[in-house]
Amino acid sequence: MLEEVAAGLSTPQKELPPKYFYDHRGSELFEEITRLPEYYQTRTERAILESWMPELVAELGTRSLVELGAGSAEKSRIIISAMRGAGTAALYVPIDVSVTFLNQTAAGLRREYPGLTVDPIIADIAEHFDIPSGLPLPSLFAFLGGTIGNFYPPAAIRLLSRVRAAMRTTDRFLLGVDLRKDVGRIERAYNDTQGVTAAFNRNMLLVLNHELKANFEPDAFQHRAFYEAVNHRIEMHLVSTYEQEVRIPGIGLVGFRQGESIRTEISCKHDRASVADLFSSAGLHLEIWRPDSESLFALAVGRPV
Ligand code: SAH
Ligand code: AVI
Repeated sequence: MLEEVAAGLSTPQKELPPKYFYDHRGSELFEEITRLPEYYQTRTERAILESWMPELVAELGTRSLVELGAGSAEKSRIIISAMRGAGTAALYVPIDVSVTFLNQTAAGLRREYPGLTVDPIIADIAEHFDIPSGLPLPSLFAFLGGTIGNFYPPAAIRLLSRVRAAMRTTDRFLLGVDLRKDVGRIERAYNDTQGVTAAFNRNMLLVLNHELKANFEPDAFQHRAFYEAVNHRIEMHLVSTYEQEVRIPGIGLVGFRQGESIRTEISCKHDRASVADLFSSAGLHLEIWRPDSESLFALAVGRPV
């Protein structure tokens, strides 16, 4: 973490990876975001899953579900219930960096679905991570919530390629993506009136204070989120409200000019063609494209080429 933070804070545009949002408090704040009126993503994806998963899972005969960035597994329950409805539910493997949340989730699911094996994996999916071998066939690899958008395209392709390498002919990849649309609608989702997204953004500084004994003053940084149209993405920044120095043991003093920012997240928005390209770069073929009726969000199914 120290190395990553040192490297991220020494580039002209300071940048930290969004995985540092998700300590226990950050995961709670994200859950709060999913319930905000402005944040249409989660409820839209949930509606697509509810109407479609029983049919898809029955058709595929899915016996194991491997989920990247599972978080609270709220929406995973829809897929698991569909697997149970089809009589094929054998194994659920949630993968996440957020330790406390992952273990809580696993314990809850074991209670809810007796007979289902739940084998959580704590891993950074941006790095090399092991996908268990011998998964009951066929597997569905799911990456929901639009989290793929939080990775720069080369990293997204690396991640998908790694999963693709473990996929067998009958396995499928289920990807949730937030779609390109009216910019105002997207920007409002990242600038909610209750300030929950701002608190989520600033929480990263509290994580650095806690983990690295840094002395960031979160109130000295302002939340900023805007759409960057060239790359079709939201960028979230923390902007220093005045000139200041922050001490990070092991790194030293990090200076901020007034108005200088740390980019804390990108959230890339997609369309059918961009997902087909992403899949194709990772050795997957876009088999099914399922947007909601307003084309806010879409689920895509990929099969190994
Ligand atoms: N899938 C859930 C949660 C999305 S929030 C949903 O759709 O609502 C993003 C999740 O991805 C968080 O739980 C976070 O801890 C996890 N995450 C983010 N970056 C990660 C990384 N590099 N490796 C593993 N998990 C990561
Ligand atoms: C997890 N991820 C898909 C969210 C997003 O919309 O990019 C994280 C988030 N950032 C701000 N609000 C929500």
